[in-house]
Amino acid sequence: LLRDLLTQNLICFDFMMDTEADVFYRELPKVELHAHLNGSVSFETIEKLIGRKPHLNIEHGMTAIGKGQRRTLDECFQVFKVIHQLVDTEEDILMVATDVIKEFAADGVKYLELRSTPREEKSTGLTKKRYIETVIKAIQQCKNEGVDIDVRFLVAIDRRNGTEVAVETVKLAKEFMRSSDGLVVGIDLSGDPTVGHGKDLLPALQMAKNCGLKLSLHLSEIQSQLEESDLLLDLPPDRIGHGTFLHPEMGGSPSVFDKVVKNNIPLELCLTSNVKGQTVPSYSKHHFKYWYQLGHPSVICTDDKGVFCTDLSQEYQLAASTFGLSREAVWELSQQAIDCIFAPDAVKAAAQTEVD
Ligand code: 6MZ
Repeated sequence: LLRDLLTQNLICFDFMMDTEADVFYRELPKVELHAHLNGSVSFETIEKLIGRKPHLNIEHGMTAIGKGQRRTLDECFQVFKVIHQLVDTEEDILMVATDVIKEFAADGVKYLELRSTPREEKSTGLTKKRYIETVIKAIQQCKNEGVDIDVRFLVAIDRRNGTEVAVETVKLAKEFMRSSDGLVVGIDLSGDPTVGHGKDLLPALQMAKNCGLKLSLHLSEIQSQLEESDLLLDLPPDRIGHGTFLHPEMGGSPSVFDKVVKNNIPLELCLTSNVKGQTVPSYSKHHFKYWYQLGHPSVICTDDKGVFCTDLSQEYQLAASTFGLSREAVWELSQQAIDCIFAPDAVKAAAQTEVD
């Protein structure tokens, strides 16, 4: 079975001894700011979920994109649908969130902002409110167990669901921002970039901003979204997910580029996700290069560590080897990510002291 899984590239580690470089990247204190909960589910947790729901006939090949494999973005979104079938009860969410948090901690992540779209599942009685409560419960449980990581939560709006659901999501997030002891810090706008339009979501996003929720918006993940990005950049968002086509070298217009630079909006950059989802052709052509050269705040993230078979240490290592970053530069890059977190300044200061 193991050989089959390896030859099909379904498990993504090898059995070589850790090199000195692997240890450096794992021990580097890291900040993860762009991680979708259900995209971050590991091979081991998927195994447990499949065990809970054998009748679904879901196999590992349907939930992850292995080493060297590529998919269209559309195929990536099919993968999330399969995972959602496996994660449809409070018990599932609690297990998934707890496992994901512990895995990030084991990878040397000291501060994590998880994001997830609250789902209602009529068949299991799951409500959107219970969904958020359960993620918060997982965060608190990990804290009580002494897991060495500070975790915050962004409530996600799936762009395909339109205005009404977006407004409802912001209202829920607002409630939890007040009642969760600072754990809910913001809103994420994500989902299939080929579906829906940002202009329909603008009122909800404005409402979120007005009540003090931070905004991280997926912008220009595909080329045809420039006009939408131009509009949403006027909010302006507090961070940008991917922003693949915002830089002029990637086809971005002077207008969008100026708005990102003028407002100094940090970018959350996910190398493996973009290469495997084929929105960028190769690691060396990733837009990290342009923004990093410019000295613009650029945060290395995983996006969906389970689906894309990666972790944050690996993403830093890939950025360093692809773009020739020294160890000092890598250290500085991971430290600069602290400036971009959504938690209050006191948390930033504490995170700074931890890595100094
Ligand atoms: C846009 C993405 C994404 O919310 O169920 N998601 N949205 N672009 C991406 N790039 C590959 N990767 C993940 O996690 C899964 C959901 O996150 C969003 C999609 O809406 C996906 O359904 P949650 O925890």
